[in-house]
Amino acid sequence: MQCAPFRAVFSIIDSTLREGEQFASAYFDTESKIKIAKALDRFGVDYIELTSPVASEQSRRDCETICKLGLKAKVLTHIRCTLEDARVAVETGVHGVNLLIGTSSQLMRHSHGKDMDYILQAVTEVVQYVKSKGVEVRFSGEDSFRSSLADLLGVYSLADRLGVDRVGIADTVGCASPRQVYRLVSTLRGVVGCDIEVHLHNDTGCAIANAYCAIEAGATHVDTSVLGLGERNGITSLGGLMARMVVEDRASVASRYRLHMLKDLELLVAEAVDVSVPFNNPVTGSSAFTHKAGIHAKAVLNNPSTYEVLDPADFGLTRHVHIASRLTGWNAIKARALQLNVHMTDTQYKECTGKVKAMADVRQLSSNDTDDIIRAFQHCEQDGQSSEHFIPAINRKVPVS
Ligand code: HCA
Ligand code: CU
Repeated sequence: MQCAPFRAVFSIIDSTLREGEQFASAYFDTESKIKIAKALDRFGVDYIELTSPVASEQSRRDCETICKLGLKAKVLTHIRCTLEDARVAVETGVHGVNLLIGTSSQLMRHSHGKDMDYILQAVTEVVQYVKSKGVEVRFSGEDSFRSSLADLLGVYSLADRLGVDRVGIADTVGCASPRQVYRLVSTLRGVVGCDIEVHLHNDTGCAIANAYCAIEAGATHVDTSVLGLGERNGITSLGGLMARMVVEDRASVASRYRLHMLKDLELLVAEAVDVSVPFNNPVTGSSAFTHKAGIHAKAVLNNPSTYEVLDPADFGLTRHVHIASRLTGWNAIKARALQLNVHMTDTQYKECTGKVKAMADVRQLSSNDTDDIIRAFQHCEQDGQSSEHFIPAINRKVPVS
């Protein structure tokens, strides 16, 4: 069945410098915040969200500094829905503020202790204040998926009537399934006229799928962070969202975002928070474009689209055909042999493949081992030695790569 693509119309609010700062090992000094903000801007994210200026004196100064960088991306800060926070936020020079207050019974009872009437009053006052300062404003109900739907729709339609630029749905605890996200965004789409932002945690591994379903249902803005960094195990990752949306609408996504920069951006942030890029990360994981089984390798060598839904070249990356294993096939061995300038008959390539497989049954091979076997096999053939007496050149110790 062919998937029907849709036009991917969405904006990215990257929250590496807000949600990402809540990641366990994150510590961003001013210099690294500036570097990351500039890199995100060059990548092309539409918004950069910063930690609340009320969090600390340095957070406030950093917010001002980043606002003055003259980035193309709009700079937002994320604050509690109070006049005190809003006053400090608008003074920093941000383009917009993202307001938040818990709307689930858990958070109303155990976090801020306020009821719905208080929330409606706070939203009215704070939205009116921020708008009077000519600053963009979004209102979000924290823990939206565990909030009463009636409460949620009530507060969002109030915010819409007050003229917010966006309302936000937050899956704060990462409990939502793609279908629930689709349903809530569709319902909200029918209730408010303003834009809809989504913020989706990854506790059950659904953050990218949830973002995708939100866009399908009419969400206009998606919160991301580089590598998905955030509280606990984080939110929708920028790279994962890019991968998903490139599959849907390559032309539009590749024209809006500098996909070639993704790897360097991830390395920059990974280093800043002292983690490595996961081996199975979308796009940039070490094996994301590695093909191993003989059947896969053969087809990919004929036409990469057989087993690749993303083109590594779109991200400035290259594919790798892994030949050093018992799963390899003779087409892959032949392709590698030709790269090594080893020319033989197809029968010989097939025999040589048999040698590689036999050796891979004995121990794990490296690419160098396999190259050695191919070369040694050719010499053996040239010298007219029977392959019965073939002794692979890998008896010496070679590090397994
Ligand atoms: C937080 C809460 C938040 C806010 C999301 C939003 C969440 O950690 O401060 O404002 O949309 O996950 O609910 O990140
Ligand atoms: Cu969050």
